[in-house]
Amino acid sequence: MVLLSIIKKIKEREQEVRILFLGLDNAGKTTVLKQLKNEDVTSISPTLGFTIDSLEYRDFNLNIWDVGGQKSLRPFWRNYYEDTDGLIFVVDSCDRLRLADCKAQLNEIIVEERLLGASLLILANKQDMQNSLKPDQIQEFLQLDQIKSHHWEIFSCSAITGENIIESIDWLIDDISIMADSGIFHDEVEIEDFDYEPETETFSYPCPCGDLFTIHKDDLMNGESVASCLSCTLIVKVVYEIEDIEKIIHSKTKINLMEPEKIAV
Ligand SMILES: Nc1nc2c(ncn2[C@@H]2O[C@H](COP(=O)(O)OP(=O)(O)OP(=O)(O)O)[C@@H](O)[C@H]2O)c(=O)[nH]1
Ligand SMILES: [Mg+2]
Repeated sequence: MVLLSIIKKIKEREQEVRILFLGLDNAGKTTVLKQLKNEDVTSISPTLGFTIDSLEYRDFNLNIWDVGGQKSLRPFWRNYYEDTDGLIFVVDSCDRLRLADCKAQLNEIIVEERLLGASLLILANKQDMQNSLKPDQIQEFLQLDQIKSHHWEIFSCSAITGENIIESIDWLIDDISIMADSGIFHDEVEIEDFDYEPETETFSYPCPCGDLFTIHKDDLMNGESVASCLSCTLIVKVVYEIEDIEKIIHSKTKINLMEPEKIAV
């Protein structure tokens, strides 16, 4: 926690914000970036690797990483996750055939531990095209409502006309600021410190808001390590080893079963 607060202070002083663009090839990532920089958007080539841009925006210095989305490049996305404050996931709203691909990529990204504190902006791009899916359709298809690990928002936009680009980036910057100011970035809690409820197979830990952080046993078994509060937006990282889960469940269940006996004595 000490380290986190030092990092927070340094960041506040410098107002440095690191933003990462991800999404399938042809989604419009580079075009969004060009539009943001007020540059020509008519002659853009696929990104064959990555580019880094620095942009003064409001009171912030945005370091923007634009990474190519072609299939062969996606395994390298993970090289850019470190220290990301804001993740912009761009979707081609006309590309119905690859929406499932989009969903799979997004689902892989949001469980990445190094991205857990990042605000997530989803752009339903290419809204200037008549056949584009609307943001609520994309939201439903991508099952965005199930994302509990990140603050997220979806915006419709067109990188060609510029519609909603500034508004969406403003949301992202505001959300990043709120996260930094409130310090709601997750704490780390050992699994042993959680309670276990055998009936629901759920681990729980008290949240400062008065409710509980919870995580289901199956999620832990699948490698998920974020326990979300049932009432507020706080999250904690659960520190554990998968191979210890059954042992811990066993010991906690045993303790629960022993409690009445103790009282009887
Ligand atoms: N009609 C329309 N076309 C767009 C829009 N945004 C991007 N495009 C077009 O989509 C194509 C791909 O845009 P890019 O910005 O290169 O896409 P990218 O996501 O950076 O692609 P990679 O670098 O390969 O990952 C280009 O031909 C753009 O002109 C938009 O909002 N509307
Ligand atoms: Mg590009």
